[in-house]
Amino acid sequence: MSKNKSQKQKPEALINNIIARADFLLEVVDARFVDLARVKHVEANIMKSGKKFGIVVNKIDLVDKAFLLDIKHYFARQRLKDKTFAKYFFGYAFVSATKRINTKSLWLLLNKYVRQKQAQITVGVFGLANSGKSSVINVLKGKHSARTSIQAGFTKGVQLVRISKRIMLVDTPGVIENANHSIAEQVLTCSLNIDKCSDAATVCINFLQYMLKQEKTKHFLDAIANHYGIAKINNAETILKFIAQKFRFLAKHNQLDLNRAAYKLMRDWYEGKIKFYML
Ligand SMILES: Nc1nc2c(ncn2[C@@H]2O[C@H](COP(=O)(O)OP(=O)(O)OP(=O)(O)O)[C@@H](O)[C@H]2O)c(=O)[nH]1
Ligand SMILES: [Mg+2]
Repeated sequence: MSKNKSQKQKPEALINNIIARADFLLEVVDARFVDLARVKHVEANIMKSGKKFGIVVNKIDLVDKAFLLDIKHYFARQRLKDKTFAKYFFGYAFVSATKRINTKSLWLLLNKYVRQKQAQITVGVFGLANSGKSSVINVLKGKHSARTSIQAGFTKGVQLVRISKRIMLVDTPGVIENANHSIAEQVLTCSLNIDKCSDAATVCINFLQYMLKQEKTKHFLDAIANHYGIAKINNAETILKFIAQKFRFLAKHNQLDLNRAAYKLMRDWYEGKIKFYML
């Protein structure tokens, strides 16, 4: 699969091509929102093809240790309630790729699979933009061979990386989308490219309203109040105003620059500075 050829393919065709070529698939998800981060239609295609996949729960440095147990229970529940999932889900590894925490578990997962096979295997790595695919591959490779970036969708072409005599990895571009995700969910999963966002305030207000609406996401507001040292407010626009005031973000005629506040809030969330996680 040449780089140019793969660049012309549509995301759906590209991931299906990778599923067809790979012997085993690794899905990289952010530990802060594992269930929302899973690209379930791709998982379904993998299972349909009769192949197995593992899940790399990445960025564990951004959650409390006790929360990892909740994630373990979540996977156990999934296995119990979904027989197909139980059949094709090979296992998980909890890691922080950039902080190099628990990276041994990644090797354990891959080697467990390799041990069951005789020949060389190709492992397809996929996941939402910004989940840390390239960082995970760098860990496995042991040096910076796959480029990483905070910008969602940074890895453009398909990259092949050999990580051992018997394992070849395929890094996919960050173009996989969860078709069911709203704009707010794309911000929540850090997969929307906010650098290309022309109206950051509108997008962020939409995101904050979504977070305010649900019981399990509501305490994101506490995390924001804590992080910025502002009062806890249940109004999206007022939150942005408070942040703009706090950082003296001013636009023309001394108006508060809500776009800049929105961009800062989203960037801080993407970078893991705002402490919040959910299942
Ligand atoms: N805190 C933390 N940040 C991480 C970790 N792994 C990756 N990141 C950060 O997440 C951002 C995205 O990482 P990448 O490895 O480029 O993610 P990707 O999935 O390859 O992204 P695309 O190629 O855009 O799809 C970067 O800013 C990384 O530094 C981690 O374990 N902990
Ligand atoms: Mg990448």
